[in-house]
Amino acid sequence: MLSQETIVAQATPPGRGGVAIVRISGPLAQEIGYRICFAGQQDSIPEKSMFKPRYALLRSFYDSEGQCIDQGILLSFPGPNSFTGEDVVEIQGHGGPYVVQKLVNRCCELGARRANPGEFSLRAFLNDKIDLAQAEAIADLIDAQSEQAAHCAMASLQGEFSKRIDTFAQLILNIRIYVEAAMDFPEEEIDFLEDSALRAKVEGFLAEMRDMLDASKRGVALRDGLSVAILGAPNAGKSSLLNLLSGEETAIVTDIAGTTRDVLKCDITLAGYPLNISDTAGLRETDNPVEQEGIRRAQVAAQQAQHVFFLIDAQDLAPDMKIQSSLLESLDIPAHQLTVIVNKLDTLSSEQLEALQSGLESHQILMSAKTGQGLSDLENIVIEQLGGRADESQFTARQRHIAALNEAYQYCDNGYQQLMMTGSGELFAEDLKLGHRSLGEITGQVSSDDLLGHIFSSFCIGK
Ligand SMILES: Nc1nc2c(ncn2[C@@H]2O[C@H](COP(=O)(O)OP(=O)(O)OP(=O)(O)O)[C@@H](O)[C@H]2O)c(=O)[nH]1
Ligand SMILES: [Mg+2]
Repeated sequence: MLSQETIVAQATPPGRGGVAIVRISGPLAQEIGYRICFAGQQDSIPEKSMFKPRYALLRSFYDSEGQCIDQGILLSFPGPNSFTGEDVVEIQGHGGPYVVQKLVNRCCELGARRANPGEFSLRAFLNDKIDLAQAEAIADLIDAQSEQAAHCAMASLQGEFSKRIDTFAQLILNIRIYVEAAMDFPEEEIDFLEDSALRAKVEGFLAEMRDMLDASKRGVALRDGLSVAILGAPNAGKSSLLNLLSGEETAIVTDIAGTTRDVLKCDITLAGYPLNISDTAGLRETDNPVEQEGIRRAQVAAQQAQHVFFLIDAQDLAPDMKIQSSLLESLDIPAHQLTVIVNKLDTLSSEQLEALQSGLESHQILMSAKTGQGLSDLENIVIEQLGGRADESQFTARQRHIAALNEAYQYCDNGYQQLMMTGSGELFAEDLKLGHRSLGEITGQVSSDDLLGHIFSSFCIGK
């Protein structure tokens, strides 16, 4: 689907730099490039292939009055062998805002319009150069903050993620064809309930989908990180934990209850994942209006975070060492978003420690923010929360991929349950069809204008 409009944008970041690239894509790309390079020869524009493809041509660039704007290199990528699939021309000039502005303005005078964010990638998608997940991987690669995230985004860009999605889509299709064929030929009398090969196939497929969901969650966590709020009573050691995790004296630590008032945010890496951690004011009844506001903000931070580390000072526990906190109960945090950390492990007697350890539940850990003891347990909790170790991630993914994968899984799973209850293949076939459709949304085989607009508008201009 070749667009009638020619678009232009600076492909390099704005500001000053050695070189800036202005990218032009669309039917007028070559002509615009030609007119910029060969001012005064407008009447003698060659009909076809004005430039040798992919050849670095050193030229001066001119404005409408024939004044030289800049000198640099012009590269031509005739469609379909270009990033967008259309004719693309790249002008590499000197990286100053004034020069770039003049070049872009000249392109617009010659018939191009300024590109919207992500419009080059959108065209690449519409022209089947890349699928939707690969287009998103380009943005992820640009945004990658760590080696692991960049590596995984590159894998997605090379189609690793899409290939796995396509394999699932193909498997669903195969099962559907089998089920529908069996229904079309009732004389064969295939009894789905007795069909162990079908069962093995569907059950194996569902298990693989669950693994894929976990892998995608890791991919999302690697891209987006996890937001965590540290909460607890005053002096529980919240700021000490933030300092331990950030490796710096980020927050003020004192033995005065009520030291922290503002919410203090900090980006750290734990178990290879990016975490955005918020230290908050200690929760208690107080008449001090400043502290009251701090506590209100702490509660908001807890609601906004994806996960809460709730700290309890081990010295505040009752003599039976039962891990209980009325404060925690009043916060009402969903169990799967909560880790309870009993802090100041270093202050406990061996009997107290033993009593504590024997009653420990899976979301509760013991540690010392002062000595760092127990930090590996906290790392394990994060790994568990995010579905595995960061270094096991193979690709980046997005929330929208997880939602679509989950939907596909639910359709297939529900359909299969129905089949096993009723023995009737009709509902199962319909659910498989819907599941297949959900998977198609990931790579863009099924897409709406709204979805495309939403995805590509988050890209940078010139990409
Ligand atoms: N022994 C020991 N002391 C700790 C530990 N963690 C924190 N402390 C001490 O406990 C006191 C309070 O620590 P903070 O980190 O300021 O506690 P907080 O929860 O941020 O307190 P507020 O900001 O007042 O809510 C300080 O004197 C710390 O040195 C620990 O693991 N062991
Ligand atoms: Mg504090």
